[in-house]
Amino acid sequence: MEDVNVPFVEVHYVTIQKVGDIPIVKGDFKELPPQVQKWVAQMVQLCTPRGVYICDGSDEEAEMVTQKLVERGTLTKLTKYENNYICWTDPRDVARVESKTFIVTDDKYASVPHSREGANCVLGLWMSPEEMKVQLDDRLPGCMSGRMMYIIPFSMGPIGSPLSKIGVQVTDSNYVLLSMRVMTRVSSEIWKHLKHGEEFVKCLHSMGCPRPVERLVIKHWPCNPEKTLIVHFPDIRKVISYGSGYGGNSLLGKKCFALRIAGRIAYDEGWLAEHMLIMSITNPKGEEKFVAAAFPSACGKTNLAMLTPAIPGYTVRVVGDDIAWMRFDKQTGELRAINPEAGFFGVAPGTNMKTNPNAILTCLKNSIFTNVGETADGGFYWEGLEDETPPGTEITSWTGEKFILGEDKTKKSSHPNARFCCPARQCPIIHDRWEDPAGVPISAIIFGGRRPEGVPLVIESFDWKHGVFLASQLKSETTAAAEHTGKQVMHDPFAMRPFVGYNFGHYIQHWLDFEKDPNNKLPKIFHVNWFRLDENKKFLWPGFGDNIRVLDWIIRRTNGEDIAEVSPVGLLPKKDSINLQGLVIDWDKLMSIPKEYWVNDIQETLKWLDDQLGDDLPKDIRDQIEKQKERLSQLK
Ligand code: GTP
Ligand code: SPV
Ligand code: MN
Repeated sequence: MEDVNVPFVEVHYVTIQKVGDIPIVKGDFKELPPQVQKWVAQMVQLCTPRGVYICDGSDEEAEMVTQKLVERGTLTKLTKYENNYICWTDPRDVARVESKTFIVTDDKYASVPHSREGANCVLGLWMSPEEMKVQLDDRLPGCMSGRMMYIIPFSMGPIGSPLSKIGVQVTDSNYVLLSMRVMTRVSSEIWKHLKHGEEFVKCLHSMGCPRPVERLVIKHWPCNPEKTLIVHFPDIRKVISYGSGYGGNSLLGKKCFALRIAGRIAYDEGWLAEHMLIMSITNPKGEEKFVAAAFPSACGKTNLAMLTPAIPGYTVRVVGDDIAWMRFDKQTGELRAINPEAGFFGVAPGTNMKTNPNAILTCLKNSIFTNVGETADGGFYWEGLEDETPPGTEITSWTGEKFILGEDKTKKSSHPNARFCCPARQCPIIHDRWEDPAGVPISAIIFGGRRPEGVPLVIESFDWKHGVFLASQLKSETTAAAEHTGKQVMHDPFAMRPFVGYNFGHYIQHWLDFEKDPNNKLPKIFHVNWFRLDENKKFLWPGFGDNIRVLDWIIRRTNGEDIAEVSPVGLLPKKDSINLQGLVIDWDKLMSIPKEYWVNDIQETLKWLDDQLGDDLPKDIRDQIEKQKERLSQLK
């Protein structure tokens, strides 16, 4: 057994545990499994906090931490609701920073593909262990001086489930602690499930703002934007995040662990960790099917996952809104999916009682709102809540500016990447099997993005290989979820461009390889686009609750209904096979496949994939591209 020296000293008749010289202010260090003790002791020595707080996940703990954050001014209670808080960040720390997110492996090409000479690889950033050591040595020693170090035991997936994975996050941010409690399962129970010597994912997070603070702290939100760095060590299942407190940069269970590290574990073990929602649709006959869907950040996963059907007779229930862990069942061959998260960290702007009532109803209590506006009567406000908020209401924007709703239309209340963070179990339509350790069986996999031009409402792949190709050529307009500016259409294969923790060529091949096991029941793969515009830049499709019409068609296709016809880009709905009752739709515009657009697109896609992946681009994808070119050449 690894022995860690935890000396005891008597202080005022109370026995205090210490790690080195640093006191444990709460919790029992001896309760931690030895492998955790060892790592925590190393982190304490490195980061030199003023104390160590071992979290147990209790409500009292949350109350204490919340109180502290309110006193400091980081959180403000939203008095209109039960246990809701609002937080405004330093305006330099508002989204994921992809340009500072790295994967570290000895072999560069374990992390990133062999891009062609001169091509700027956007499918992951790699740094060598030696170079990264220099960067971390410049940041980590003493990074928590004067601050408390919180030790957060958490489970991705239900605690104790064979599909779940355990992580321990060490952080000096109590905002992060509160958010992790919502987004993951935080409990001292975790320690009992970590067997002797068993692996856990090590997550170190620091705001990079030790005391005495030598930098200007804005909005009571300590951070260090110049030195922000988010680093993954997939070989040793470790994440180090420095300088940012926001979302995917700091809630390390989410993108860092559940996608980048878990993706690599999944590659090694033969399963999938994907940027996908999981939902079920029950049709008027009472038949239920589950689907998983991948759209890039801020492109509609949360909204689709909990949609309110616009046509009667359908029921939708949500299992997850952002991440799916999926594996083919060895016995039945079904693809089974679990949601490793416990909460929703959703885009606030645009969410309202019309577009997504279930999200609004989920966040009326026990939730944290970051970078939204606040109403004078202690409510939340963001762009999209005009109908729910009386004109004349005084709003304080996320930058602290006051304005009267309805008076000046140029005033913005919220950052476009403002988010609500709420417990999934509070969702009115949470599926009763959302925590089923066996997962739910997936009948269809849907990909999609924001495609203003050229791409029809829905396409079904011809077969598995063609489906993997559809996912590989996924593109979308950039959004405020990361640091990209403007609205350029970018490649985002599988909606995983920012989230893959290993060579993207190997990732695509991993998907292709599932076809090789005849036992696997491969779900049908689809591509959807809710965002096509007409010549006046108006959406051709109403979206939101009306997306049920497309889901219905997809489900009917999984049942083998003869409602699709062949086109050069895939199978399309036969005319009138999608229920459009009550809608005024320009079907021809919505479904057209402009030859010039697609011919250019396939050439551009081939060049991009070839530049980015080089010889790592799987041959099957090259073949698919050639076939697509051939089919397009026959298009009139
Ligand atoms: P992440 O949490 O960043 O991964 O985003 P997400 O994929 O869950 O996106 P979300 O559902 O939060 O939607 C992001 C934005 O897209 C919101 O402002 C929505 O209002 C808008 N949106 C979602 N679905 C639709 C749709 O069907 N049509 C249109 N026009 N907009 C939509
Ligand atoms: C995304 O960007 O895809 C998100 C938000 O879901 S974050 O948690 O910041 O990654
Ligand atoms: Mn996401």
